[in-house]
This record gives sequence, C-alpha cells and structure tokens, in this order.
Amino acid sequence: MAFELPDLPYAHDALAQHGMSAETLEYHHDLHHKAYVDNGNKLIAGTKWETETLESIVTGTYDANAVAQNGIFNNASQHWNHMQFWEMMGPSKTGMPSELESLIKESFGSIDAFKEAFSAAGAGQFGSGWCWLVKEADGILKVTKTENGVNPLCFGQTVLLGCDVWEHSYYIDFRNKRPAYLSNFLENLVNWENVASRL
Ligand code: MN3
Repeated sequence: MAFELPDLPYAHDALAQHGMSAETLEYHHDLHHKAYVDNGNKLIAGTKWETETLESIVTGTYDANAVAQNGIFNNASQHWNHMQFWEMMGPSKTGMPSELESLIKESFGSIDAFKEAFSAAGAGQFGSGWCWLVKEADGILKVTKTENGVNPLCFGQTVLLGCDVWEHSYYIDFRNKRPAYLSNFLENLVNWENVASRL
C-alpha cells in the first residue's frame, strides 16, 4: 500500500529542551523522511509491492548482497525505521517500566552496561546506519547495529529501541560528536514506555 508520512507525535520544537532542535526535526522529518516516502511510492507504483504491507515490502525486498542498489528496500525500510524512531522519543521524561528494566538487567547485567553497549554500537557503526535494542525469537534482548537503512525485521527480530546515526540526525545539534548525541538520546530523549510496549 502507498506510504504516507505520519505527523510527528509532538511539536517540532518539543524536543529542543532535550537536545534535538526544531531545525533538526524540520530537516529530518519534513525533508529526509518525506523523501523516503515519496521515492518509495514512485518505485513501488505499478509493481507487485503496491498492494503489500510495508513490513512485507521490507522483508520481501531485502537482499543482503545488494542493499546499495535496492531502491525499493532502502526507501521502504527507512520509512519504517523513521516511523518507529519518532515514536521512541518524547518530550516528557519517562521512567523505565519494571518489566523492561528486569529484562535489560537479565540480558546485559545492568542498565549502565546496556547503555554502554548501545552507545558503542552506534558510535562503532562505520558510516550511516542505526543501532538497536532488539528481542530475539527466544526472548533474549540484544544490542545490534545495521548499515544504511537495514532494519531488524530483516533478521526476524523485534525492535524495542533504535537510534538513527546518519549524520542528518545529529549534525545540526551535535556536529561531529556522535557519542554525545547517543548519550543524550539515551538520557533525555527516549520514551521508555514506548520501548516497553514493544516487548
Ligand atoms: Mn534519518
């Protein structure tokens, strides 16, 4: 089905006091995300993907050996990634719900160890991509990273949290300091209730 750009779940300036400016969200949501939607719609028009769900398009077009050349996959997957990303942040600080907290402690030893692993994955992604907290089919939580627009749906994982580490996500507010952007994301921007709702 046709891709549609969702409105942000908060005002463009709602995250500014937490380190993500209105200017970043204007570029990132209104221009970058919109481009994935528009380009994706052009590419699926007249193909068998036109009537499929977004998730089917993402998993059905993923080819690990040809990500760079795969326009439908890249735009569909980035559309999906950004829809999750906006929802995973919020203007009011939320505590970590206890079920999520216990699972994280079980999987990583401590909340700090999880945050270190997540930040290291994001900082260590060479070039554009994403870092993730995912749930494997066996229920184990894991931190991963992916290149470009690849997302955990391609590997049968459930996404709990993701952070966009493309430069367009942080250059206006943090310039080249990706680790500072990641640490601010974890401390000030994540809506932990949304993360827990994905369990
Ligand atoms: Mn982005």
